[in-house]
Amino acid sequence: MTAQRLLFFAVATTATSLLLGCAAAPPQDATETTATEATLHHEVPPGELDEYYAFFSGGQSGEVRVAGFPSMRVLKRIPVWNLDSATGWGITNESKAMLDGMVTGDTHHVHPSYADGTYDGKWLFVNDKANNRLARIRIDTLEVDATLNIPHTQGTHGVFPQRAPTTEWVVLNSEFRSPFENEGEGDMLDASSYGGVHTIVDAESMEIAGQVTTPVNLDLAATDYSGRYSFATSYNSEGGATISEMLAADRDYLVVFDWQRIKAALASGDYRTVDGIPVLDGSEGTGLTAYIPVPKNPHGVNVSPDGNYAVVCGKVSPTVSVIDINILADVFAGTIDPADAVVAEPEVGLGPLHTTYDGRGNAYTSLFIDSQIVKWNIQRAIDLQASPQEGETPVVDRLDVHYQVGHTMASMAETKDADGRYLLSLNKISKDRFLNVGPLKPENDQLVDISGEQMVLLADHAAYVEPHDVTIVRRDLIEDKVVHRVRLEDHPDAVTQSSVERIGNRVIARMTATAPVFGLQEVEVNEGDEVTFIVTNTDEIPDLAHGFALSNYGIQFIVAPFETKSVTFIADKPGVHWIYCTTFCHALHLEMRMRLVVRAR
Ligand code: RUQ
Ligand code: CUA
Ligand code: CA
Repeated sequence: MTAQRLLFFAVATTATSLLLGCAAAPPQDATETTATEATLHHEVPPGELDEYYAFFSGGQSGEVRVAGFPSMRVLKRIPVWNLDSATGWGITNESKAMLDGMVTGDTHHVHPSYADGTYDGKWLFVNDKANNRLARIRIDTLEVDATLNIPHTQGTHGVFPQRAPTTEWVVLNSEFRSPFENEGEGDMLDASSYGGVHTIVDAESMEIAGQVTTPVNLDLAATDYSGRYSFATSYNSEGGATISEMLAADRDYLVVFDWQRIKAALASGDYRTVDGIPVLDGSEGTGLTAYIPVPKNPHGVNVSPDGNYAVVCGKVSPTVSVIDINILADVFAGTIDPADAVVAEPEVGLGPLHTTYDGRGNAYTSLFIDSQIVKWNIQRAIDLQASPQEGETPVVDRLDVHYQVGHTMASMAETKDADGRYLLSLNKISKDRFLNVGPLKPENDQLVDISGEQMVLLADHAAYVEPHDVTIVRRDLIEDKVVHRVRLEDHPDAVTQSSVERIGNRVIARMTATAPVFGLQEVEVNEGDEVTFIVTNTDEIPDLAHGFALSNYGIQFIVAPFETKSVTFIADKPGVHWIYCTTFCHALHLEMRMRLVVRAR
């Protein structure tokens, strides 16, 4: 280790070190372009389609973004935990039922569902770190169809679906150690009683199958390729509540969860039940978990596409740890020491956060502090660990990125079909790469060609805060699954005949929308009535949408072909209020409107 890196460690043990890493002036273009020629292109000519879908989490916006890749053209924003006045998410009754009253979220990680180690085109799963929730998105409509609150957890961060044989389970980690039953009792300032939770969700029913508790925190998540293990990094093995406490130990853990043993415990009733949820003790020695020591405050864990290795990034250690998944059975059997599952610990650079793969035996690790992607060979790292050679390194190439990279992801890299073509570097800071737009600058998602020996930077793409993570999925796995319209009967209250029904002071207006008319021309109610509009778009032409905006009431939404949406509100503003179609659906679109008449009491 160089003197400079030792100095970094000294700084790293103070509370401000990572922030200092952020604020320091970014290095000026050392290797802006390499001598190597790019063999891939990022432009997609007019009229042609992208080769991949990219599913980005939306960070603080609480949404999920769908882009064509490699063009990076944003095709759709899927509202998840946010209010979206275009689609009416957070406004309609259907979406309110998904949101549970909280229209804010912090989405970090989007992962599609799997069959046999590759994507099956059924669902996407995404977490809400701010409010401890999981959402499921149907790939056929690319809309949220189920959500779940995860009790007993905080900072619900890492999320990963089972990869084989199919996604029956999805796991989530709670990053913040906290009281399990957090009801304001006992000595709440005593952090020694807090813990982490590995939550197992049934993907089909979206119910919690069980929660495994740990004394340590659990950050990023991954599953293996055999359906036997899930993984969680832990940076707070100290059980600290302050930053200096969490940095006290030299090593923390990769926690491995043994699904065979967890299934056996669930089947035999070997658990306690809290709030209807089976809760299993995952402490060391219970047999359900293995605690593999890794250097200091690790962050990402990513499994290689051959299924053989879990790579853990050191964050405040300049190393990555390579864990051999095939010898974990021996760790659980107690025949080898957990530390011996680490078969290599190469030094790659400062601030390693996440790792991705090309399917040819190389790993690509993001270095937050060095602002680099480092390419290194996994087998070479293992060989050099076994027999070190002076001056030899597994590092194959380095690419400067601009700047402060968090996640990095290569095309199909989280599947057994990793194709080693493109890589994205999701950089938190874009200093001077784009026009200035005020104090909050865009992030910089940099597209890299990894098809050759050396990485080649292809393009910079501005991104709104803070995507964190992305999965890049071959188009053929998704495109055929996406429908042009839902079925009318998908909504139990679909309207084919418009009508107004009154029950006491409740009014239910059921209406069709067919270009260019709403099925009702006026609806009369009394001030204070509870009014529900149920609107079905009865146009079956693909992409012919109608909007519903009720003037002065803060209500609007779009209804896609054959879709039904409803809204309920109190008619508390007397007068004539126009309801108009908000999407330009017809030459007479402007005439597509009607009145809500509210008589003063
Ligand atoms: S975690 S980079 Cu969710 Cu790394 Cu953000
Ligand atoms: Cu319907 Cu405009
Ligand atoms: Ca620690």
